[in-house]
Amino acid sequence: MRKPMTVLAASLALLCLMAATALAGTMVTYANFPPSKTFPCVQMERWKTEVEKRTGGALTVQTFPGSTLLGAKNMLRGVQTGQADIGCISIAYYPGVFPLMSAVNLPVAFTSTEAASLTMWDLFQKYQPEEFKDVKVLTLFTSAPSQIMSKVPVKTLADLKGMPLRASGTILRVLSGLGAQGVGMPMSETPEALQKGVVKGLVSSFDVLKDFNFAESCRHETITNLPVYPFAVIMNKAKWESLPADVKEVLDDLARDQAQWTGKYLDQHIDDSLNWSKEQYQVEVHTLTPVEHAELKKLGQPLVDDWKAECAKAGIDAEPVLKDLLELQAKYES
Ligand code: 3IO
Repeated sequence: MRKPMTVLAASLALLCLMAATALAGTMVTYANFPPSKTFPCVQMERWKTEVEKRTGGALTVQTFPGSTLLGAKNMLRGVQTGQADIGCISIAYYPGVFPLMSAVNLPVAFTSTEAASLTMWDLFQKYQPEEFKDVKVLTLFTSAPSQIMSKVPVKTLADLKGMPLRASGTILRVLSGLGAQGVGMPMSETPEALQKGVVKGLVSSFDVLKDFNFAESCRHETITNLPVYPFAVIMNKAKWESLPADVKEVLDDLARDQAQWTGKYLDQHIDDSLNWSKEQYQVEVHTLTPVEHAELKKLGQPLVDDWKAECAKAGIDAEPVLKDLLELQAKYES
């Protein structure tokens, strides 16, 4: 007679404890647009693990990869309105919305993702841009330098004439300068566009060869070292303000470390992904001549002028931002 009662009492006590823990802690939702294997989601899971560890469970994070809570284009609005507490946005998908931080999408030829991500973080810290005033920025990072991945070989720039390629942001302008047909869409829509033949390839970083299995259809890779895509992880402002001070401190302390971790992870993963693609699908890597690289560089210059004009419209003095960007790049890439 006594045993079942003890079990019952113990179960009740355990239930109460669980309920108390849930009440004492805060749970937040974190939305992401690409599939779980991709680097924006890998960094999301790392952030969740670190946060839960560093807060001792006072903050728990429920992650939603693959556009299951918010998609690429409604991510910003969704976080602002609280449909998700946290969201990961690709800045290139929001033309004109983030004039200052779009500097990181300029053709300055980053060679390292770690350097690009740290540069982005430091620029943000220094300028505290207005464009993020409605949200709390939890971390920032970039993709790796962008390359062409295509179904047909791009051995010279002339091969690009008329070719429809998926891209976003500043790279679309470079493509049009090259006589290619840039097609703007989020990464999450690219698998279908490639499959349907709407595009013959894409311009992004090599991680996607493996993580989206694009190596299977895009057997030709051309090294162009075009701009990186900047990303921001943002939190609903009211939610941020509701957090206890010690939890806020943990998140603030983690921000730069997370940017660096993500950059390092991606730099490494780019190599893994390309090697995997060579073994799995015998993809071919094409390189351009120095003359062609000079032409790519020349095509980038009008983008800088466009960006300066965009900044001027938003009341931002672009010159010091660009100067700091180049100085930070030199510092982190040395
Ligand atoms: C990217 C975006 C989502 C998932 C993996 C990715 N690897 C590189 C990018 C950058 C990019 O092309 C974009 O659209 O943000």
